[in-house]
Amino acid sequence: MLKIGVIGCGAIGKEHIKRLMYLVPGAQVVACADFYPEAAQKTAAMFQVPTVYQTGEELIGASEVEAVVITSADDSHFAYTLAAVKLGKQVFCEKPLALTASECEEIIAEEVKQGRRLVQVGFMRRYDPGYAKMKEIIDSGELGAPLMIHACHRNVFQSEGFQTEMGITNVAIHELDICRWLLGDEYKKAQVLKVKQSGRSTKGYDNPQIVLLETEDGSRIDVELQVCDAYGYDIQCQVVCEKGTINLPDPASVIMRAEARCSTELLTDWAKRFIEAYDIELADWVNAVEKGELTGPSSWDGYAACVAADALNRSRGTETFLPIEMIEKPGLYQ
Ligand code: ISE
Repeated sequence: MLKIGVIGCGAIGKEHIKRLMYLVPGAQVVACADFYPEAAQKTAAMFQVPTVYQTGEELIGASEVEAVVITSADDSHFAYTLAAVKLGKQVFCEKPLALTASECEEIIAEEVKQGRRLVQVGFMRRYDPGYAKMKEIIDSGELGAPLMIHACHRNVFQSEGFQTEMGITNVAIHELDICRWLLGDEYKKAQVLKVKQSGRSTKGYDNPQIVLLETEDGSRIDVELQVCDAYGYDIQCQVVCEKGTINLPDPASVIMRAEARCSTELLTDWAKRFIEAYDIELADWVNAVEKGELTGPSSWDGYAACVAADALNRSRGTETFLPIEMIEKPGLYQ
């Protein structure tokens, strides 16, 4: 049994604790912590977690905690991940790995010093059966080379305190990871555009935005980003290859015919859209930790997404593509 401590008892934290307690084989949540200790107490009572720590740092240092899951606020991911890696503990950190590329570099440097992979980043879309099939088709070469990707990330709601930059670091970060994974390529340049703004969205941050990327190999990517006030939670992805196109399937939904209309319901909650991917992802992580061979998204992947996110946020308002420069890839991640 892998003894896990979870830091962050908000929405995704509770979901992951439930998964680890009742669904994932070989896992046991032995402790939890939250910025608000009462939230941790409540969550512990809900899922029979035996120990609550007052702080994330205490949980990381606790001797019974063999591996740490970080589901706290984005701006705390870096410090918690680094602290756990320094102790040689395995970490599963929700996306983003950190808020900036330079913070990711520090994590990478520490992991390289430890000499083995200790970090998996929560880029769960790689485990979604739809995206996995798209990758399989691209890699088979059956449709020739991929030329471009058209993607949409449409969401209905963001919590208080959301800002324009988080549209990239918190929301589009999924596309930043999945597109480079699908194409097996790194980014060369990036630009974000503030386009015509939605009259429904007057919360003080840009919505929508368009993310444009070019890869080393010359593939082009465009991502339409509606961080809130969209008609539903809708994730679209089309890869255009030389001989055909591949589309991400929509989640299964019943088709209703009534009153001379044919309709299907759309989801509004992101946690439900990729529920299967989250389940597979955590099961894969626990299994890999037990075997001592991590194969899921690494610190390098967390870094690559943050390098692109940094460039995108710097490009806002400049109307120019900014170059993306990465450090040399350490052997650990080859
Ligand atoms: C949210 O924070 C997430 O992590 C979801 O995966 C993303 O799709 C959503 O748009 C974000 O608000």
